[in-house]
Amino acid sequence: MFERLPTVPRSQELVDRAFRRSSRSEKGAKYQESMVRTAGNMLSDNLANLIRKFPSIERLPPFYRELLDVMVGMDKMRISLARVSWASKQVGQISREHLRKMRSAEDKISVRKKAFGRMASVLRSVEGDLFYLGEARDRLRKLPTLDLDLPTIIIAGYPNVGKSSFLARVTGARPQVAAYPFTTRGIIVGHMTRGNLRYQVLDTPGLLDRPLFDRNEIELQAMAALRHLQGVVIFLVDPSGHCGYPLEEQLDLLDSLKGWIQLPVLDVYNKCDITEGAKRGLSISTLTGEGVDLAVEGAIELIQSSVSLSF
Ligand SMILES: Nc1nc2c(ncn2[C@@H]2O[C@H](COP(=O)(O)OP(=O)(O)OP(=O)(O)O)[C@@H](O)[C@H]2O)c(=O)[nH]1
Ligand SMILES: [Mg+2]
Repeated sequence: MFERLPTVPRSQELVDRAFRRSSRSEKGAKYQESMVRTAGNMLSDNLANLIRKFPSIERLPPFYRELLDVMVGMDKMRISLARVSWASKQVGQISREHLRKMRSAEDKISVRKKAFGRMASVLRSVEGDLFYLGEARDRLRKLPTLDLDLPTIIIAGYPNVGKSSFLARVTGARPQVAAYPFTTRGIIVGHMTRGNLRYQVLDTPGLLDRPLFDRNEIELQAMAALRHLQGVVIFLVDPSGHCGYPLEEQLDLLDSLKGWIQLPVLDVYNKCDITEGAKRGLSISTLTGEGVDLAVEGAIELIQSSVSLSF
């Protein structure tokens, strides 16, 4: 989705390039005019092209719009794009204004210098915006590209319960697995085929049971997937205590999720290899593989029944 975002040059880089190019204009009576025209065109085109390559925020699918907001701030992006667009027009205007003045001026060199000074100052005034757009581009490019039409299984749950281990078991994806919470810091996508059908499986960052406004950026990415994507949710619970969070808190989160998301939810209890006492519900171990296929089949059945319900 954001793969084709362009690299964003710095203000100074743009100015240096444009002024250098302008000095290569054909020498002659109109040399100063060509310099202004070349530099003006180059700067305003570069800025306009840059904005054109950023996706229109309004036209993004809601899932990506929310991710963009969480990762880089939607308003900030709108403002920076608007300011760069202003700079592009402003440079064009400075160029036209000084070309007009130059026609009657004796000292054309000083008019050209004034034009260059003003162009450089416009570019300086959007230095922060170009810097922000560059950083935003680097962050957004790392987001996965999802197929919003493929049947999707979203793995959600508390941190450290084995979500990434589940993804690694059922798909070819190799997410980082570690014995501490918040190992997964963004959405990771894997694929699997069952029967003739291809499914998309998403590993999401861990969620804690807390109010929305307390949630960190990592959790908010998982919320965006749960809020906007179609499919089913496997809510993974770790009843063994190994993950570091009490079972009650995990079940509270499960309850509240069921209250507000539209998607069918399958609760699955992981780490059955180390869970003492009676097992609960659908028990699996992503470590030994026990029960994992059953969980996948359960999720697929839920997808199929929710699809037939919607017809
Ligand atoms: N004994 C046992 N350990 C497991 C099982 N599944 C996962 N683990 C361990 O639990 C820890 C967390 O696993 P992850 O797959 O990284 O958990 P996660 O839910 O993706 O964690 P976050 O990305 O931090 O939210 C790792 O040390 C895994 O080896 C299991 O079935 N049995
Ligand atoms: Mg993980």
